[in-house]
Amino acid sequence: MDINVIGVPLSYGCDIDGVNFGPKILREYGIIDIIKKNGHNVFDMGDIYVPTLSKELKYRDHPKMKYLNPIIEINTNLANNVYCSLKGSGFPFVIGGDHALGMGSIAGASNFFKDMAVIWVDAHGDINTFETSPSGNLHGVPLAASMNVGDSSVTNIYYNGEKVKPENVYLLGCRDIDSGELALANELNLNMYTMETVGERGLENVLKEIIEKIKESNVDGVHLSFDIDVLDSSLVPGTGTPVPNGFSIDEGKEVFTQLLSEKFITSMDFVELNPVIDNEDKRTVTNCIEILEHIFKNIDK
Ligand code: 6HN
Ligand code: MN
Ligand code: MN
Ligand code: MN
Repeated sequence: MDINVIGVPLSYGCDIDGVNFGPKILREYGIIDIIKKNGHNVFDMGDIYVPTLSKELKYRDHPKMKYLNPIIEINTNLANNVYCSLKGSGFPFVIGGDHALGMGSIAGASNFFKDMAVIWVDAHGDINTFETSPSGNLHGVPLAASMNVGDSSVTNIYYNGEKVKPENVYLLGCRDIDSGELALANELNLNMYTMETVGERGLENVLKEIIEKIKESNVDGVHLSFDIDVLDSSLVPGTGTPVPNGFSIDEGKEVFTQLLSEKFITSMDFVELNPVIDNEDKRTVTNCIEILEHIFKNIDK
């Protein structure tokens, strides 16, 4: 398998400086060698171009949602890179950057596959619309936009309309959902496995159910979007929106052990690492590297 590493040094979607250095710090900590060492071919495709924008441009394109047009443009470029990677029989591994990039990776992957599933591993739902967003931050909307819910500016990225059907969306590990997001999740009847559900039913059983449902669904591709804030806030101080009561490192690894053993994952995101706000002991990046080692040990060769 050719792993295509695509960096997206984006921070405009969360409006916190520093998350744009995610791709740089992951390369410094050896992500490319980790992939190689585990027996994969790896191509570092470099970073998608992200312009430097002054804060005055924040509300230029929309009164509420920040940096709208640049984020659309960056995602359009990302989408085409992900699409080309899949066309060339590669495995796109997108490193962020904030989670607004999910719109681009899903658009690119879904343009390649006939019918795709998305597994969204995150403390948050990221299914806000411009109306329900409490923050105006676009990293809170990518999954809704991908389901064709929300403003046409974000539902028409790369190509117009729905990228993934709601029935093929799986949320795992969420525990900080806004009221508008909850209403949408119920309305669309999303496959939502909150942290509470995981606590009640056990992670292994929940993963088994997700795997069963995906296998029954006849999708030809599966995109896994991993937001590091799904891990407990004590493990990831270097992320913009940490939330307590999250996964341990072992649980984070278990997610990949189970899902990757099925060999149906066809692309991935790894997002929201902010090295600038990490602890002095570099806890967040160290934990990320431990998870990444595990991913590439378990990913199909
Ligand atoms: N993420 N639901 C909050 C919002 O502002 O829409 C937080 C979103 C966090 C997004 O972590 O990728
Ligand atoms: Mn997220
Ligand atoms: Mn498609
Ligand atoms: Mn999150």
